[in-house]
Amino acid sequence: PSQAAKPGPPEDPGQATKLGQPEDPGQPTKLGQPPEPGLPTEPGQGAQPGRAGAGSYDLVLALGTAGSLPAGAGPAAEVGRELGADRGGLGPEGFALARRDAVTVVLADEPAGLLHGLFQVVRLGPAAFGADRPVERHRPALRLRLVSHWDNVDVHPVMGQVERGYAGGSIFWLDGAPRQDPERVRDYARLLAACGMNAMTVNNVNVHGTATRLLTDRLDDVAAIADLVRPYGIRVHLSVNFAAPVTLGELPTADPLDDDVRAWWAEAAKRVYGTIPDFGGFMVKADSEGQPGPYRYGRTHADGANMLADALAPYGGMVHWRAFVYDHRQDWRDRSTDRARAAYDHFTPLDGQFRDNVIVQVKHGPMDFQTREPVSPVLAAMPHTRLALEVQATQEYTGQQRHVCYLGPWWSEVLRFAPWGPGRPTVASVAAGSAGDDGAAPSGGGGLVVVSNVGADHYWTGHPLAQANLYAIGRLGWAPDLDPLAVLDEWIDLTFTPSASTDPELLRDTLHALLDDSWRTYERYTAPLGVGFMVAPGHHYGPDVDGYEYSRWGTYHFADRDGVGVDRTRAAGTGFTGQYPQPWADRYESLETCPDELLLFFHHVPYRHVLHSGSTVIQHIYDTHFAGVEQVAELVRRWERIGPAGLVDPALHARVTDRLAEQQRCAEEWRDKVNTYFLRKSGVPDAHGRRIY
Ligand code: GCW
Repeated sequence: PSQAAKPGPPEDPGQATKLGQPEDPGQPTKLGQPPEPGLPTEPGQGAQPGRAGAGSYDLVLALGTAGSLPAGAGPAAEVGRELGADRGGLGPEGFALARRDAVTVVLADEPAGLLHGLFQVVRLGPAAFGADRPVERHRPALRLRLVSHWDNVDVHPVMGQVERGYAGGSIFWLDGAPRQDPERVRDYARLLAACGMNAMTVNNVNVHGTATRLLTDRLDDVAAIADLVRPYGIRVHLSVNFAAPVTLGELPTADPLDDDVRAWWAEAAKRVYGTIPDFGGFMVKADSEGQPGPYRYGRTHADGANMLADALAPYGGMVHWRAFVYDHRQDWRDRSTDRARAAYDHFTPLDGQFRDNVIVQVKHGPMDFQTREPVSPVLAAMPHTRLALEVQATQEYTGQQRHVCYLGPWWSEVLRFAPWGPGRPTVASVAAGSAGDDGAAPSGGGGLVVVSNVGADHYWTGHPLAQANLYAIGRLGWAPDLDPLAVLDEWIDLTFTPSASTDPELLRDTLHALLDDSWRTYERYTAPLGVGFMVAPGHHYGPDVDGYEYSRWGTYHFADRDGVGVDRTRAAGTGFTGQYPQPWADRYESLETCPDELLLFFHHVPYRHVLHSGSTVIQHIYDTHFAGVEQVAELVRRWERIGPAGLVDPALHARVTDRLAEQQRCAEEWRDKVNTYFLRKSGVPDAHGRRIY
């Protein structure tokens, strides 16, 4: 369905009578375009006075019980009756949707449910107003779906305004102060709600300078953001510095068991809730990459997290405590230290010790948001802890929003991964808290955390097509079983508005050609077979095969003249495979069963080792690097072809064209550097005699 043909609100508010709706959230912001002037964004704007009665409206959005609907509400009342006792089962964000007697009905128990119901109607487009539909109940699989902004308040000398941000500055902060662009923040909240999110942090997990004071004298800045996003069902959380009592010069220690420290945090929480009554909670990066934490005082992560949890508990606040803890001062010669092991080694002994309002936030892979990693074993190893899955929409390691890289398929794989084997609970059920005996305690789970890819850029995400990632992760958090390519279709329909005279199917086919396989394409021309990194140090863009090979960060590939890869087996390596439950512990351990795409993550093998695919490791490296570049060239051609057809806005077309040119240049650089490196190391020529630089 094309956006242009959509009936009903908000395009034609005159036809719609809204019953019992507390506020009109307006149209979800179109991702592909800057916010349009004139669309209703303020509560009440665009709504018509009630005119209940058959034939006078075709959409009803109603809050409350069936009994409270006006007698003339006809179909809505009927749908309400049918839901009957089940209505309580919709939850705070759920809704029911049906179409009866040519009226589309959305019912919810809470305003947020109605909002999500409206967005579902918009997503359905004409289909929401066609044939009758039986009653469908919708509610999010994961309760908490939080967007984490790595936005600095002050401009950081190395990281800039947004750490790992590739979409311009922060939409919240500018050089130490609020950016003062409330319209943008409001549009953003609406955008997030339309994607399915319900929470966000407004500052970087590395908390420095002014950001520390968001908790104290700069709290009003946070409250102003909370006011703007609240109507869209988005709660604000804050990243805090564990050493804040010391950093702010108020106490000599930040020891979590010290009474003054506990009182300081209790007071801080009280102040926050006095100002922002629906505040979500704190996010903490502690004892990680130089950030302060409880280890400094000989305390555990549970001591640290619980101290903050106790401060927040009276108000229902949560602590997101990140599990990204590892030794960042390693020596490549020391084969006993393995960064992949670290989160498990630090956190699993603490399972069961965290308060109920602590969520341990686990990166999806054991290393660091690489293009390919196995699922983190921590997600299957803390059955008595609420665990959140953390993914990275900002494309730090996946092309930095200069390369097309649709991550929906990757996240879908992670969410559907079954750590205990087929037919058993998945990562999604761990994050949902429904994994039962096999996984997270059934206490609601910890949900999903997404590192944001959004900034002050005109297109929100720098690369206009990177918007698809934000949309996809929101939808997957709501419904992890969705097909990521179907989600892409939703995004295309909501984003692009081809005019009647153009060919919407050509646009759709082109966007699918660019996006569907783009993650695997990126993988082909970058680090091979799950070994990761090989990026330029510091900014992490572009190839540098040995850039991190002798550094302290623990990110090695161990290539030498004989072979490549990290031996993480129990038999001869770091023993990391033993952190998995069966069947994966054995499957990853054995060369016979380890999946090709993760081979070099788990094993060090000779260059002539034969993969399941039949190719040797070295030939696979050559072949995929040549193929990846050819695929990018094809993307460039596909995109060029739709330019003259006027299917997308010329400025957007030009922006994507520029980015694709850079992707092609960079892919060629990757191909040449990786192929040359391995040709030199291995001495094995390309079987096809292609030119290797
Ligand atoms: O991948 C690394 C990034 C850091 C980031 C860190 C983290 C916010 O390079 O920039 O710091 O992860 O997740 O804490």
